[in-house]
Amino acid sequence: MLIKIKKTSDICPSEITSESVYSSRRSFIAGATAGVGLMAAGISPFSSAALSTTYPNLITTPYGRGETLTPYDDVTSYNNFYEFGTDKSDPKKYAHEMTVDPWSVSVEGEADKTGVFQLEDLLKGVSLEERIYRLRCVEAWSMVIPWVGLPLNKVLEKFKPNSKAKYVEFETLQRPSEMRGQRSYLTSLEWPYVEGLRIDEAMHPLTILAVGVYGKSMPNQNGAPLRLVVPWKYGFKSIKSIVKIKFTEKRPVTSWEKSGPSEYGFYSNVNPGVDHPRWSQKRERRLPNSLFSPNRIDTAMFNGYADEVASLYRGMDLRKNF
Ligand SMILES: Nc1nc2c(c(=O)[nH]1)N[C@H]1C(S)=C(S)[C@@H](COP(=O)(O)O)O[C@H]1N2
Ligand SMILES: [Mo]
Repeated sequence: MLIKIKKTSDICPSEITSESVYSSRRSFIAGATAGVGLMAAGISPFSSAALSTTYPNLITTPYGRGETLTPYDDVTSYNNFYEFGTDKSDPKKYAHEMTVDPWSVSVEGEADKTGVFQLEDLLKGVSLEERIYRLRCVEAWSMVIPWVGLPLNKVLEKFKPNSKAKYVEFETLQRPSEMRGQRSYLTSLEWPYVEGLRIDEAMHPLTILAVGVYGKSMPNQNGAPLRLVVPWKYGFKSIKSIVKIKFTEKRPVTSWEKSGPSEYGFYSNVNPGVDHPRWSQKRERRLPNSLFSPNRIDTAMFNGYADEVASLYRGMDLRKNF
């Protein structure tokens, strides 16, 4: 993605989290949970004590059958997670510094049921599935990843969104003491990282909340313990390490949109017909690849999920709504 180097004088005050905001966030997270309910397997797959937990009884789905999976080592060592640095190798090096247990999510806005929920409670009663999806980054590389997750709609429905809920906004953890990228002045992203979907996109059966990869708990660098995966959109929509879900009437302004409105739109549907202002989106580099085996393939409309999602955008000018 673009790395804009800022002069110190360019840093806006909103990029520097005040001590009070930071410490209230910490006590909110720390105070939110007490009794940890054990899952059916007798352990909590979301706890850091079970980092290599293998999820039992995953529901298999037909998605991605026949695709060659990107190896685990590539999935977990070539990452974008700017909270830990802008280099692809930074998240694996530094994301272990993030505490992911306990974890709670604040559900807010236009819904009948809102509040702060412990992760286990948020996911209670929903079966976990394996979903093999292509992930296409806006930077023109892609992977095939076997996620462990659950349809986002099954979680959102629990909160009974009302008729004003036109969008869903998501926020990533903001904890500079554990996220060194939030202490650095090298990116133009404001913290916390914010993303959003239209409510029908959020409710679409392809949209999942993921809690793992390769049948195991989510590595921190991939967005532990809970992240979004929206396979027909550029990767930056798939926000990691979520602490807030908010139903809104107004369209959220997302982090990348704020940072570069002419380059990163709200929709960000994968579209080989609409180039990024600075590079082509017609093709992509499928990982793993090398100099001698560049593995360049054509990019498909909606990342190959057009049959499922094209109807969401009927009548819209996708060049304007990029
Ligand atoms: N909070 C947060 N979420 C994020 C990002 C980020 O920097 N911060 N990067 C995004 C981008 S650009 C991509 S391509 C995917 C990468 O997910 P992966 O590292 O699990 O492959 O995460 C997305 N989610
Ligand atoms: Mo990305």
